[in-house]
Amino acid sequence: MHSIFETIKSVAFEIDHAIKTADLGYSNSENSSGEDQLKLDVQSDIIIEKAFASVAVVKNLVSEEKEGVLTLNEAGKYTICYDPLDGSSLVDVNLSVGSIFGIYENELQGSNLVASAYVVYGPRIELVIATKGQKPMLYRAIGDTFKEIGSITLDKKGKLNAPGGTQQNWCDYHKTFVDDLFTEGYRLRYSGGMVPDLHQIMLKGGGIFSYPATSDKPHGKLRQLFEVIPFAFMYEQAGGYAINDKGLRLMELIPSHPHDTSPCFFGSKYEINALKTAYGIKN
Ligand code: AFP
Repeated sequence: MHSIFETIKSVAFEIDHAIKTADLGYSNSENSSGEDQLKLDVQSDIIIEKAFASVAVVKNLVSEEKEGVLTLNEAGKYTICYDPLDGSSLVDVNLSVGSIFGIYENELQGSNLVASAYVVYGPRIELVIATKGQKPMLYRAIGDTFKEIGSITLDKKGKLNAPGGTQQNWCDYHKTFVDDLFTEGYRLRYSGGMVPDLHQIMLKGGGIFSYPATSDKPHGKLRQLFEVIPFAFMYEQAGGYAINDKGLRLMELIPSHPHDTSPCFFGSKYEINALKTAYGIKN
C-alpha cells in the first residue's frame, strides 16, 4: 500500500501544477456520466494513469472520466477507483478542487474498500489518507514533500451545514431538515466541491454534508465508487457516520455499475441522528 500512497503524493504535485498552468477550456468529449470533460479533467486522468502504470500492486484502474475498467497488471492486488479532478468546474473561478482515491480488493463494493485518500488543491496542497483501524491522517505539502500534520477526529456535534443540490428539487422533509439546522445556528458552508466541503467539516470538528435524492436526480448525483464510498470510509474512521436516505451505511453499498450514484449524508453523530429523525429512519 505504501507504493500507492507515494504515487498519490507525486501525482498531487503534478495535478497541482497542471491546475496552475494548463488550458482551462473544454475537450471535445464527454465522460461516462455524459458531462462535458474539461481539458484539465482529461490531463489529470492521464497523469494518474501513467503514474500507477508502474506500481506493481495495482491490478486495475477505474476512473470517473472513463467507462469501464483498465487492467494494468493481472498479478496486482488492488483496484483503484478515482475521480482525478472533482469539482473541476470550480477551477475557472479559482476555488479549491480535489482528487479522490478509493482502494479496493476483489469485487468493487463498499465492504471491500481497504483504504482511501483525497487531495485538496487550495491555497495549499493537502492530502488525507485513511487506512483500516486508524484515524485519517492529514499531510500538508511543504516545498516538494508532504509533511505529516496530525490525525483527524470528528466531534460528536458540529456547526457546519453543507446542503447539496437545488432546493427546488428537494423533498419537503429534506428541506425541513436543512432549515431546522440553520434555525439551531448551523453555518452554511458549501462551495460546490465535495472535496473541500467535506474536508472543511472534518477539520472544523463536524457538521453535515448532504447530497439527497432530488426530483431531477432520484439516485443522487455523487458516484459510489469514486466519491461516496471513499469519503464514507474517511468519515467512519474519523469517528463520524455516513449513510444513505434509507439509513444504510454507505460502506455497505454494492454498485451494479462502476458509475452508479447514491444519495449520501456524511457527518457527526448529532446531525446524522437528526437526519434519521427527519427521514423517519428507525435506528
Ligand atoms: P463538478 O465536478 O461537475 O464540478 O461537480 C462537483 C460535484 O460532483 C461535487 O464535487 C459537488 O459536491 C457536487 O457536484 C455539487 O453539486 P451541486 O452543484 O448540484 O450541489
